[in-house]
Amino acid sequence: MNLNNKLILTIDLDAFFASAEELRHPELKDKPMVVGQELNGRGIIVTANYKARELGIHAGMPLFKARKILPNITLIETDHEYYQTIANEFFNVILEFVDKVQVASIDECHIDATELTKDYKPIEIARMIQNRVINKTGLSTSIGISTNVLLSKVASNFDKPFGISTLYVHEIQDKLWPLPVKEMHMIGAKTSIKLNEIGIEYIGQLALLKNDLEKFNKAKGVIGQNLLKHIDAANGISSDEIQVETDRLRSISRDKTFPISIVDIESLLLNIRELFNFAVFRCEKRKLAPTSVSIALKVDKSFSTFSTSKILKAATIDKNVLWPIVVNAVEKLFKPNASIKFASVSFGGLKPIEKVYVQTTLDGEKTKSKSKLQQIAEKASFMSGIEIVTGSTMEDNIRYEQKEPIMRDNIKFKVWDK
Ligand code: DCP
Ligand code: CA
Repeated sequence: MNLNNKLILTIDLDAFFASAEELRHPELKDKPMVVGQELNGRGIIVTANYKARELGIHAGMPLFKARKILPNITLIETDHEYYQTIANEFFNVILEFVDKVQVASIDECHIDATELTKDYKPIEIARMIQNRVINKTGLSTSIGISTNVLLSKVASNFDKPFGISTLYVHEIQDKLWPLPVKEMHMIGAKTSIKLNEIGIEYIGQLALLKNDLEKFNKAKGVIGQNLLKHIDAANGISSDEIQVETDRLRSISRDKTFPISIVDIESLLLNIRELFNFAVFRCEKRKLAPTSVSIALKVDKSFSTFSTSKILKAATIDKNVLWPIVVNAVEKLFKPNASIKFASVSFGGLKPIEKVYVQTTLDGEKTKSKSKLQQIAEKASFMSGIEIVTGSTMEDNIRYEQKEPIMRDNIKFKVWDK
């Protein structure tokens, strides 16, 4: 690999919705199964597990056709909220390896892994990621390796499922050009058919179009102004910059170094509540709401930093949702007998506030007996002048769509020395 080149990986989950269903229904693992929605006997398959694919059943096929192949094929109804939660777990595993992830779709991302090439070969990096994802989430991935986003994406489809493939620039002629144009990123099915009609069937023909003015002009009639971009793409020219959504990039945080180390969780929570309030205040002022919450603590004696992040299923600025997440995180990080020197609260993945969902109910909150921690949290809340709203009072807060953000398990836990 040219040393000036970056190492870009595309990581794609295999048969995602079906694999996610197999996680919670392991008994389906060895059977042909499809995910989709059926209404009055009609429906389209959204994805099929690999057992079903072996029988020729695939995404986009009407259910009745799949049933002709296998009359009693298992159909699972789609559950997007669940898939998003599982996808977030996946992205968080990837974030253990790199700081930035370009989320390309619900089950696919691009990363710049150049930094890791100091210690590992590209194939070793991909294998490590693949193993980590499957061990941590139970999900199988396929990984494409290259020097830019487009080529790594194409490569990620070469050897599914659980494959790792390269598509470096010097491999383009052998591996990319023989593929049909419909395999080209951003060329849709309809455009491919039109290109086929004017005699452009393979990516290689698209790549060399500048040598044939007549065909070039015809292709321009089909694709329009973007033709040059597509020709570049067919020649493997694409960005090697990982694009993180700008609002995902931004974070708002507040931290504090304590003049006297804190040894009890009650005082710690009181201090963290202040940091939390300030961070929420700044979010509100900028009309932004977080999709992730991170807490970091530094311990006095060892100078170690403990941090944990949680990704929310939906952005929210509702303190009644965010504060319990913070409390939960602090509870996980805090160790008895530890003296805490520093704490920070950070909100990431900020979204414009008008797109935010506000939680409307906290079912069962009133009937549940309160844990000691919850009591402390409420005390902290009271002392900082913020009321914890529970039960029916929450109903008054319906502002947008009724949707309950999901709290994830601890997904990132880093320890490092100062
Ligand atoms: N999906 C969808 N509608 C589409 C395409 C996909 O709802 N038109 C969903 C179902 C897929 C998920 O998105 O499980 C990911 O899409 P992929 O194209 O990556 O397909 P799979 O992950 O299912 O299969 P593969 O193993 O080929 O990646
Ligand atoms: Ca996929």
